[in-house]
Amino acid sequence: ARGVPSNKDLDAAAKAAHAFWETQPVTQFSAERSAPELPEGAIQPPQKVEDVRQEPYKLPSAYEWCTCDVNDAQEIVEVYTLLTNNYVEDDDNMFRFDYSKEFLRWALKLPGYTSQWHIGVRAKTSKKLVAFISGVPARIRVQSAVVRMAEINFLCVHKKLRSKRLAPVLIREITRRVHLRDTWQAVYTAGVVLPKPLATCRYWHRSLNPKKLIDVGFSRLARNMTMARTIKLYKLPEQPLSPGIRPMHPADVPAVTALVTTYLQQFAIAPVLSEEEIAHLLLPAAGVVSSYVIGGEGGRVSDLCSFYTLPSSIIGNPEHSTLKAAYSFYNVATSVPLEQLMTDALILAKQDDFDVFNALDIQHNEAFLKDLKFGPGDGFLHYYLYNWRLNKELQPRQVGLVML
Ligand code: NHW
Repeated sequence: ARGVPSNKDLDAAAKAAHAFWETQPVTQFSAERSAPELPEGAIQPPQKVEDVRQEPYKLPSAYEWCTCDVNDAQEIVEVYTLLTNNYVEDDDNMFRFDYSKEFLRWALKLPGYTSQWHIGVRAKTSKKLVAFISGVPARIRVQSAVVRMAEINFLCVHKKLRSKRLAPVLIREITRRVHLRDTWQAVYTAGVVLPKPLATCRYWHRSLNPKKLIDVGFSRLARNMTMARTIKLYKLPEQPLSPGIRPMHPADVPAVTALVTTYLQQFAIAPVLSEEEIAHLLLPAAGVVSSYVIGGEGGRVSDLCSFYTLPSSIIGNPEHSTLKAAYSFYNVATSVPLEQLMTDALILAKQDDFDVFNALDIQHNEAFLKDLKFGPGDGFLHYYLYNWRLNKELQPRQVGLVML
């Protein structure tokens, strides 16, 4: 199945020259550059905030910086429009991520956010928004260190301005603005290989609406299979299997925070989430995030499953314009088997008319992917840290963090 950017040959990528990334405090591919005997942790020590460069980096003369106010009805439409037309496509340019306005607001307005980290580039004369990069604050635990970081996402340069080295300017500028807030590390994910992945994870896809997925070229009819048999293969029960599973409510926030906190302790990299962050990230929001729990309201919550809504535009298909995809988020099973909880997630996503349920092979996902009829995609997702060295690459199952 397709739908997400795919892995370029890792070895070839490792040999590629990286005029920009070679200048940055990130783990490098070549052994001389990333000496394994160096200690794990910050690559460069923090500066003093007073010493951080005060002026924005220089853009080509036809462009200017702006901060995007995502609370503003018009500015969020500008960010949405830039991304919906120019953001990530799969290798065959059949699908492009179509993050909704509501989703972007949610993802960018995490507790403690600052619009200083929602950075746009406009054409000076037309004022048209032509590029964007964002950061939100997070506490990320890497092994035993809890580090204040920026989560960087939604880097996008208009298609007409590609390959002009604008991306490095955007990255330098957000780095400067993150430094101004006394934050010296960042985490980000990408489908492309850069120096140097901390972990390389794979997307798996579970068909919910196999006919549409085949019609639009997201998946193919397997050999020896008819459409009717394929539809039967992916058929799910109408109702969830776990009695009492219900949408998460505000009263569940403390119990869910406790559940998620304990769960995330087992991974080598995971976010540290406050009650406020859990409320923001997990309380159900239509068209953005869905979360279900098992347990008495306001009391103990034993299980949680959640997924977020990220449709893709289907490029140039006369019949279907969007693929409605659910992405696995945080799932914790203690009173029912994980496989049953995830079957319920599939059933609930199907009830909500999703076409496909996607999950990475991170967390404990490997345990259920095959049995629940997920198929491996061609898409890989590489995890990166800025200014933090780890001496050993992590296995996907050691990754607890989900980036949007
Ligand atoms: S990954 C999604 C990125 N966006 C897209 O793929 C959308 C479609 N593509 C584009 O808009 C999730 C453009 O192709 C982009 C590159 C803008 C991607 N990450 O301007 P040039 C994120 O948002 C390097 C990092 O000529 P372009 C995470 C590339 O390797 N670097 O290219 C973002 C080369 O450097 P090199 C990337 O095609 C994390 C240089 O850019 C990259 O016109 C950002 C070429 O620039 C990527 N995804 O524009 C880092 N793609 O050294 C945050 C390409 O190899 C770091 N490049 O020569 C932390 C900052 C904060 C630190 C705080 C302490």
